[in-house]
Amino acid sequence: MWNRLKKALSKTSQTLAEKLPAILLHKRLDAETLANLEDILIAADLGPRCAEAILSTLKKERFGRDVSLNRVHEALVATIISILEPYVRPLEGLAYLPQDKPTAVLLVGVNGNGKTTTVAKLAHFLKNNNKSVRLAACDTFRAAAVEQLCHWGHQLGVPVHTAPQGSDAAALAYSAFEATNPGEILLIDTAGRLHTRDDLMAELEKICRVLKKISPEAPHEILLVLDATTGQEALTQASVFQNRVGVSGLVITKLDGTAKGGVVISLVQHYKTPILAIGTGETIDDLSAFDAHAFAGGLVIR
Ligand SMILES: Nc1nc2c(ncn2[C@@H]2O[C@H](COP(=O)(O)OP(=O)(O)O)[C@@H](O)[C@H]2O)c(=O)[nH]1
Ligand SMILES: [Mg+2]
Repeated sequence: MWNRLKKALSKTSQTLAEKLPAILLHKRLDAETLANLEDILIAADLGPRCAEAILSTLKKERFGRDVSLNRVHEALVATIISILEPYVRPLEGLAYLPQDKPTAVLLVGVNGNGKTTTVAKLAHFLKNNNKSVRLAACDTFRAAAVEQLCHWGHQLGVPVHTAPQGSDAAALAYSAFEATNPGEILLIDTAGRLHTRDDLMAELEKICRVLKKISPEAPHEILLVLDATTGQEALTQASVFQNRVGVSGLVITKLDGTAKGGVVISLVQHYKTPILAIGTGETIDDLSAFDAHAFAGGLVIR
């Protein structure tokens, strides 16, 4: 897993690794070096607050004195870990949801972010942890979305609840949850709603309302799937979903395809929402539990 994460973060870490040595040519930690360092950290989407924390650590310690690349690396890793650690939520926790009642996990997010793929990855993960899983294809907007989920369900040997294209997504979620047995987890895929479309957001709220008719605590989790390649746009999306439906955890996908891996840090700092997992590729195995030490180590290679 460690190697996979390192590989997935390599586009971001390479950018940092290539640029950092150049700014330390003077060796001395002066204002110009600090400003250049800040630019690099911002360009990697680490966010202004994280950049500031790193700069202030270094400044306090070494301003006007020599600083080694190694020390910059250490400050980076330590600051990133301290920011992320409070927001790590063990993915394994999902497998310990109540045994005596059915559980509903709703996946939300903008079209193309990786919801359907993440549903499949989570189903695979839960099955491997001896959980019984079923899926609800509540992206009733597009026939292809239902087919995509059925394909995964078939491959995983997991039942998939479907309804004809254009049907009421909330009604499907309701009937799928009604069929969910105690101890079983229902993963609900939803349509890719543009966070700017009010009617689609209202539909998500309706899904939550009807689930509550079966169990007042449902949905037990609302996982927001965000695409790391969108960088700062992911922050905007997080804010809209947080305000409209509430989010209990984040899954950040496509960390393998981006030099914007630092966005994970900005997200955590802004929304203080725990990260459950990260997507590192397109197969069902490409889901990693989120680990602050592994992430910081993968981002800052020496
Ligand atoms: N490289 C990479 N591709 C991913 C990842 N997660 C999803 N994808 C791809 O992103 C595209 C959109 O995914 P999909 O699950 O259909 O998104 P949805 O519209 O939110 O349901 C598909 O081509 C997926 O294979 C990931 O972690 N890494
Ligand atoms: Mg989908």
